[in-house]
Amino acid sequence: MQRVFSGIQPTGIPHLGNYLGAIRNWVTLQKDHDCLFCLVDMHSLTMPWTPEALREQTLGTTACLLASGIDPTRLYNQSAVSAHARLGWIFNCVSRLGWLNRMTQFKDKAGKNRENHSAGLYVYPNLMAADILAFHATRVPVGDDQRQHLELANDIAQKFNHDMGVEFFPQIEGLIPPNAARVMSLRDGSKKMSKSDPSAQSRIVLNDTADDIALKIRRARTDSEPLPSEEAGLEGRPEARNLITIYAAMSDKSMADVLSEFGGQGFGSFKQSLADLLVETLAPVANEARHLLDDKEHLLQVLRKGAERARAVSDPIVDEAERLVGFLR
Ligand code: AQP
Repeated sequence: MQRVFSGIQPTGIPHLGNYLGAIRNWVTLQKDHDCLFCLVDMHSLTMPWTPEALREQTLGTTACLLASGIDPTRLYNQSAVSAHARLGWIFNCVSRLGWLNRMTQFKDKAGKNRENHSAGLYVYPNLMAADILAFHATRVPVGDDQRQHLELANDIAQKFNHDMGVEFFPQIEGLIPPNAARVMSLRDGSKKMSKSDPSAQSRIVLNDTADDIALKIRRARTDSEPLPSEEAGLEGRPEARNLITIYAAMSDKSMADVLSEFGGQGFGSFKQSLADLLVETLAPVANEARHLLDDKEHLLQVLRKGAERARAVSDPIVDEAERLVGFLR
């Protein structure tokens, strides 16, 4: 059975992009794969944080993932499993500065003020490679934004194997969904939907109420043209494309089918149908997540048990990686 690893940063409440780009696929994959799903709290320190918010968001994200249907036995938080940090350090010493300099996510997140960002943000992709390879996972379901980091992880695995003269780390394959691999902001169709966007109106989150969802969709930015009947008509209309993409992904229909249904209409009735569709799927998730958050001790227990299982898989692999690089025990 193929081993699957994927993670999510507890930097806020998961949003529709996380749901369609990652979580929904995790729920499907866990049926016939050996899956590990991780709240990557160590990655969350790469941008400014407060301890109180991190604790709260880690539990909040756990509740959302469980409410979305993730199997509790497969879920844990990264910092509770030392294999991540141990292998992350080795990979810091395998990865090359030239490789990291090419990472577009660092450039996007650091922006113009890069001198002021943490070293952690820069080496984030090395830790992500360690997250996956500490389990010898070969399949990684992620959104499109992580494609470059997966390529880097394969470069690191290959260099480690070459330098140590072994075939130890496997090559990994990204499982990037064909639909909605990149959900865009509701306020700006050229920016991806993100937990760290200062505007709460830019994203639908997994604890929004039905009213919140309807309001955010009603307020979503659009243009003044009616919807086209064919995909070519979405050219140069990123906001319209984004809403159609979301509708298609949520309804498991093709873009062409959605456009043939709504083409020629204004945004008003389409937005109503989209809001209904989102509420139908996401409002029950939000209700269940709220319910789960009433028992924080239970959520902590889930993470502790998941970490135990994750340690049992990753410790022998990282022990062997350490032996290969020459560490004595
Ligand atoms: N907009 C998106 N569309 C599709 N997939 C997305 N993912 C994130 N945003 C979108 C996928 O969700 C998984 C978890 O992402 P993450 O939380 O670890 O980190 P991120 O990609 O940095 O997400 P955010 O929301 O932008 O977080 P912040 O603002 O904290 O940096 C990944 O598989 C990702 O591809």
